[in-house]
Amino acid sequence: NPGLYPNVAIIGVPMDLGADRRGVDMGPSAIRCAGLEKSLLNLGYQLFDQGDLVVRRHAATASCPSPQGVGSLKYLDEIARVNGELSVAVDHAMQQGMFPLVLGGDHSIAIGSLSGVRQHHEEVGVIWFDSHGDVNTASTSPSGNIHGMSLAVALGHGDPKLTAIGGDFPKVKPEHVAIVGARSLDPGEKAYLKQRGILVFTMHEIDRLGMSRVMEQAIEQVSRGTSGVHLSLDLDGLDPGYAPGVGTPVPGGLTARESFLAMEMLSDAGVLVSAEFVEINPILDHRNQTAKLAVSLIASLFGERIL
Ligand code: 6HN
Ligand code: MN
Ligand code: MN
Ligand code: MN
Repeated sequence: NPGLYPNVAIIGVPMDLGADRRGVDMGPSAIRCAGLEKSLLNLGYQLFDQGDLVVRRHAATASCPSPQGVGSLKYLDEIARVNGELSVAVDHAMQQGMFPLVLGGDHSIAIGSLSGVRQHHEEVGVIWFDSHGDVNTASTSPSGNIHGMSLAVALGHGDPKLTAIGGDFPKVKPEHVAIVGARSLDPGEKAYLKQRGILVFTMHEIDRLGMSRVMEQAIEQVSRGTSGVHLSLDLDGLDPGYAPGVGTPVPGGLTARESFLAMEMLSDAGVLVSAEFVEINPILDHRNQTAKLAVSLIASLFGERIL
């Protein structure tokens, strides 16, 4: 049963300039190799794989390990350029009535995804599934890595080269966001989130309430006053025991079962209009296990059930 959106556009973004460690640029290949196409075809979807966007690496950044970028916004220009293209690709997919499924790549690509979705939904809800908050700005970031800033950019805070992609206005409002799985927040991020009253379900709330109540509340929050919800799923939201192949693993994370439940509940809510799966690093993975897990999570999100 294809549900609300029978046609799915797959958009790969082999980006790793937003992170310090190389390897997440191979994420889109790893997810395809883990059987994404077959799994969605089995569920009755029509797939339109757009291939991968081109991420330019000059000789220096192509070496491995890659040299540290410089400044408080490393590789800003290329990240801005690619996100501009991603915004257009997501916009076009939605224009054609397709559900955009974006494969990362580091989490800086949420900037382009959300900008694209915003062209079709004036009020966008966001479930940010992540061990991190990704709400740093150049002044609070401990690393200068843009993948730790993408949610702040979508909320309208960051370098104009990023916040102006797809139009010079915030793409998302703070009251339409719910972060799920947080357990590693920088001091500036804590202040940012508190100041704006953003709903954050840290591991503490997940342990106390259980994933079922957490997702009920998260979905309720991001659906209220919005016309569609985007899922931005960073695989490091899961515990590294389940998802070892990620760029920045953080212990004490979500189990596979909690994560599947979250996907099923989101799918059942019928509010989803787009999704991205990011931060898979095949170099650190074991026999593509993290990409396979991503494909299973995607299948649950797209309606696969046990019975
Ligand atoms: N991610 N908060 C750290 C930073 O450098 O800003 C880590 C960010 C990780 C980002 O996993 O998408
Ligand atoms: Mn992230
Ligand atoms: Mn993360
Ligand atoms: Mn509202």
